[in-house]
Amino acid sequence: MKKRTLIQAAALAVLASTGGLALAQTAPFKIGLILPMSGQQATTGRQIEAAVKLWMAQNGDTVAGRKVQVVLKDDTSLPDVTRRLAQELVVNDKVDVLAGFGITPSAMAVAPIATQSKTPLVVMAAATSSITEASPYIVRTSFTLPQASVALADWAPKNGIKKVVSLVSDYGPGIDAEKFFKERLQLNGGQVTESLRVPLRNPDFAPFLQKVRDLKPDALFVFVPSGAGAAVMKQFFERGMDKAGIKLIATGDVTDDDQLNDMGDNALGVVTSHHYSAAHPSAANKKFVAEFQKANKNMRPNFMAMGGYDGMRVIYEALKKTGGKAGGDALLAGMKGQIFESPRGPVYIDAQTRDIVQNIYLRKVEKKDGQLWNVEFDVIKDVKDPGKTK
Ligand code: VNL
Repeated sequence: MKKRTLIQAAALAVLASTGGLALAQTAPFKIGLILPMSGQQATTGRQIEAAVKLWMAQNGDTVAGRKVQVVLKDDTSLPDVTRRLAQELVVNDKVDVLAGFGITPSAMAVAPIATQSKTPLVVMAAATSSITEASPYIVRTSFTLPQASVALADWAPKNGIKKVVSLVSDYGPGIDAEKFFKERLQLNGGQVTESLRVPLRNPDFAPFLQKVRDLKPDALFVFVPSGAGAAVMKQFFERGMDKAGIKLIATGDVTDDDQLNDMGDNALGVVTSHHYSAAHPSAANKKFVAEFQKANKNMRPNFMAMGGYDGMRVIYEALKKTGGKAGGDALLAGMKGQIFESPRGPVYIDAQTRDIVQNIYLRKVEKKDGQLWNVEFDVIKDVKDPGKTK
């Protein structure tokens, strides 16, 4: 009894003499991961969670002497819930980083918390241009809709598509897609003759598609968020839009790798633009896809998984740079300006905007070995977000 007390006293003395530094260094480094694990955007949560786990399985759970701990919370993609969870994670769990964010309203809801608490916030999914301007602590590893849309508006008129109707989900990323596609198409001598917006929650595409049929454009340009693409595709082809001479073009959110294989042969030939395809033919991507599928009952990674995977890399590398010390400003500085070879291709985190600069690929749905893939056929290199005002 007496002996034990002495040892405890000695241990306490050591701790006191190191000024608590040893304690701080060995306390876990906490990542508060907020994702939609249920509800309409659940596939996004499932993909990102799987990618975060894969990153940690491949790279270990200790960085610069710190044990990394992920605290996962389900915000059901409701921004009020996201805000409450972020508050709890910062105040109670004392997380060092906030990460995830399936949709734009969730990321926006948490931006003031990141600013006030000086907590770096890594957006792994949401893709409205202005998100990174909502807090100086936000860093993004997904993409922006202006990045994807401008590339498609450059491709279309060179390929016989001049008159276009757009159909987008009626919120941040959809409005970005609509605006940037339209302006760029006009610049290229084409025209968006009608801009249609469909509600984000429980969308019914039927009345909109009927309208498009009547308008008879060369093509319909679509953005809907990950998870909603299969429903649009199904109705587009069921209504015989293609037979009426209307092509479908879209951002890659629509031919989402999470759903593509179930879309059927109708999807063959659909051209999209995006930053990631599971078919990207690099060694790094082949390894990523194979190991992701192996760990997840053959589930194919989509662009959301890619954002989660690279988001983890950005956090790990920042922690390495600070030598294991947390502290929002040091970590944030370690995130800015990172350059690396991602499975999607070469990327960097622009130190000024904290947004990702990356290649945008033009892809066509093709069948290979009995499966549907977004096969890349052209690339626009090092695309900065065209939506940034500064
Ligand atoms: C957003 C953008 C969400 C693109 C998405 O899927 C997407 C967003 C959930 O910013 O809300 O594919």
